[in-house]
Amino acid sequence: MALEYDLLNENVKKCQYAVRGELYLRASELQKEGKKIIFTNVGNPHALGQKPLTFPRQVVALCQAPFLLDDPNVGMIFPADAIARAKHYLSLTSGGLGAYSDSRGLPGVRKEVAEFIQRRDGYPSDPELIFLTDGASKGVMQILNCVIRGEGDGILVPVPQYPLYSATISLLGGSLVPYYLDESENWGLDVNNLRQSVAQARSQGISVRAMVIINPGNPTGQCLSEANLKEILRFCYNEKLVLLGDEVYQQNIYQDERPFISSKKVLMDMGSPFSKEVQLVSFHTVSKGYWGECGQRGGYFEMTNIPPRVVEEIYKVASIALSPNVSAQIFMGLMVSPPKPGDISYDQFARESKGILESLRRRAKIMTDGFNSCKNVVCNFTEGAMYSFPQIRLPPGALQAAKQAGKVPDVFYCLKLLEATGISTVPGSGFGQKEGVFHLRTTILPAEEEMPEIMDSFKKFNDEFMTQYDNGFGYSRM
Ligand code: DCS
Repeated sequence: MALEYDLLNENVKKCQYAVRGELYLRASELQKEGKKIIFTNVGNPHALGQKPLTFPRQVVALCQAPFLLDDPNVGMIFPADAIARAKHYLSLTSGGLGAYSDSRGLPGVRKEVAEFIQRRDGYPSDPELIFLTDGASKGVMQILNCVIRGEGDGILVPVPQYPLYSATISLLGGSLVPYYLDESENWGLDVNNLRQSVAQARSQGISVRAMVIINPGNPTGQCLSEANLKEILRFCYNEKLVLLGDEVYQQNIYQDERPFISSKKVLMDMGSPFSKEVQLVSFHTVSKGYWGECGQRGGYFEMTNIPPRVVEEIYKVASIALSPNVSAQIFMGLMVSPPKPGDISYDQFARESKGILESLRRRAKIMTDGFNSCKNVVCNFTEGAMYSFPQIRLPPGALQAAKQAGKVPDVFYCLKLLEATGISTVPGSGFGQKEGVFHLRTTILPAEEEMPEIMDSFKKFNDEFMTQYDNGFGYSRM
């Protein structure tokens, strides 16, 4: 039989995805046994109680049930702008939500995405170079699939990183080339580190072909400055790398010093030869921001300076999957063209989205402050995205106990935390971290009113854990 474990594709067995790994599985078991679990392992806002925005759900509800549009009472339940939008999106499809669309997505929605990018960056965007996808994940996989020819091809990936990258690179049989973010510099990116990483990979015969940036960062939460993005783009130009700009958290910014700035804008601002030559693919999603519509699976990527023959090949491969989800494409259209001032639904939409973002900003602070008040825990402020990534300085006694239990030290700590408090996190080792340094990742998504209790419960567990294992012989450190 071909589907025997021993006969499986080795790349499938090798690939690891910690966000749904050992901790998540144990948490699911405990939940089945009746324990209350706080799932902070996945950036899945609606699963933690975030309410959907009203307007987009009204529009998609009408698109899903177009017969409601013929009901004489439709105007009593749905506002006129939602009705008009539903008719608009249905007119862009060739048979409603039940019909496949073009494999790149509906042309009308791709045009709306291009207009959004143009408004955001102040530079033209071509709908022909925008593909809609089932979440950003599928887009990332499509592009990596085109880049990676075998293990001789290297992809520069930040460490710590979101494991979509490491897992996909393993699955496709490529080589991950790590570059380390600097925790003591607020998880900044030092271009000298990049040079070293590339030189080292080349000395091992690896041809480095692409570089991933996650901005704002997951799990690290930092926002890249314009100056830093320029250095990165110049580096990609010199090294002939395609830059994969993962910008799914572009709406999730919790400070004012470094607002989000897209790689595309910085590249265009740099002018020729960079703006004409550096290859860039940027990714976005409906899963994050104040939308948090993870279950809808909507995303897009925009290609810059990618030759037409390559775009054709990417199109061909996308067409094997026929069509991205059509309802998700409509969510994407709505995300990039939300109600405007003066529209009937504008006030409610603005109130709902502002409420979510302001609460996330407060929660980012409560979490970081909470972690920093704990014994042997230090945590950079979450400038953006949806996560907190505290460093846990484990005493030697804990390292020894973990070894005896046959666990990686941070997995040991996170399992104990889960058993004691029900808080389900992801150990830092799932994202990559420097040797001998330990972290965990939590989302900042639990309901704001539950946050103080969760942080109290974390602190109680942590401080007892540290006292229990602290035998006075020093700590793991940065
Ligand atoms: N890129 C980054 C940096 C992400 O964090 C995620 C999801 C994605 C892409 C893919 O999202 P979609 O496919 O839904 O568009 N983040 C995961 C995480 O770390 N927790 O939850 C999901």
